[in-house]
Amino acid sequence: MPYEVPELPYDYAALEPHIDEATMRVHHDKHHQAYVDKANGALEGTELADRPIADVIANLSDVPDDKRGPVRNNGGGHLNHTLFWESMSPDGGGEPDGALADAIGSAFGSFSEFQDKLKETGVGQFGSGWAWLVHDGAGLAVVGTPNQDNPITDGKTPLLGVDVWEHAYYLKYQNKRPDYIDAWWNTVSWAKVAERFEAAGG
Ligand code: MN3
Repeated sequence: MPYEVPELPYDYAALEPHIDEATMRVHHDKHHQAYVDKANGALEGTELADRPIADVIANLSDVPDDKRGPVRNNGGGHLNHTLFWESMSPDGGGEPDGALADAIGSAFGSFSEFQDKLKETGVGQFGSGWAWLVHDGAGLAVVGTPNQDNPITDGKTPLLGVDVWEHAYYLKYQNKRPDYIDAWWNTVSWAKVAERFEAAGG
């Protein structure tokens, strides 16, 4: 089965005023669709076409040489955006609790130090990319990736990622990437992040 862009789990305008409706429409309907179409084109006719996208991106060395670049970029784009939509919610924001809060505290010192580190990583990402909270097997860490790379390729489990491509924020925030990240925190679904944390072994 070819990949498909998943429906948003909320309305396009549901994340206003933090993420505007116009950005959500073009980001989900145009950008994500383009990654899906190109990933499907690259994988068509290969035995990888039926594998879940996370498996493909976790095992890029299995992808034939001539398709690896397009699959890394566009399959990565599909995976990253699928994670991204699910990580946000109109009921988002605030702080995590329970085991996830404890793990963030022990890895970063405090929730606000974690926020500073993720923001600094996103703001400092030259050009396009993502900043991530990951589980690296031993505990939590913050990493940045360029373009549409995903930490899963390096064996790390992504728990939360913020898209710092200009298409994610330029309509509303223009060049003010730090302001976009500040606003984006208000959308984070800590329930979803906690679910991924638990699945990764807590
Ligand atoms: Mn994007």
